[in-house]
Amino acid sequence: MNQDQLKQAVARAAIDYIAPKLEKDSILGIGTGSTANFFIEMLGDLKDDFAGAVASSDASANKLRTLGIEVLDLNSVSELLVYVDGADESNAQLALIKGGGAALTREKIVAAVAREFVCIADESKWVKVLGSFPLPVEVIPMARSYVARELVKLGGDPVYREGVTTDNGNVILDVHNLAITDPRDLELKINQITGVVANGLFAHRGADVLLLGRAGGVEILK
Ligand code: ABF
Repeated sequence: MNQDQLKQAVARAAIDYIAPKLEKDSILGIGTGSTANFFIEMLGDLKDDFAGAVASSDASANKLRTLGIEVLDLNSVSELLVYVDGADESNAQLALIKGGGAALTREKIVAAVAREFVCIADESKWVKVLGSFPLPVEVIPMARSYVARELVKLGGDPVYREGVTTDNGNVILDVHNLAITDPRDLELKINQITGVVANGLFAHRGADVLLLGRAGGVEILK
């Protein structure tokens, strides 16, 4: 199976996982990226089984609307049944690096509201130690240089993602060369830097379930 087929397989597994949980008034959290896109396409078939969705990006919101799925403002929703999204890396504790698509802050907010976070990923995302994928940090534009200097003190090599503005009007620093052995600690330390909006470590609120696409089939990790 190639990588796209693995992504399709985990998207299908996510549909099978959530379908029995859906109720007519359920609201779902929907993520961003190529794996999430496969999931969104398949979700169209279930659109009469739930009430609507909150999306972690404008791009996903548009795709959902095209399928006839109602997209709601998170402020009008008190709880999301489930949040389904991809990741850039996962470790065995289901702590994640996310934000390669620059949607990390909205993804973190949607994850915070969701009762259950189902992460969908192909096996290329599975790692022993997080950090080979550069850690995205969303930063208020005027704080960019200051935050970069503070990230160097934490042992990383931040690189400004040129030409990218987030849906929230901010910039991204990608932090290279981190071996993240204590993701919960690093997540807090980066959040303490003034000017940081959010960082791509999902350790304090990691995934509850990882559907991992391997050549031999989809593994369910909890
Ligand atoms: C989002 O999409 C991000 O958090 C992550 O950066 C990315 C994964 O993309 P893909 O599924 O295309 O690999 O979930």
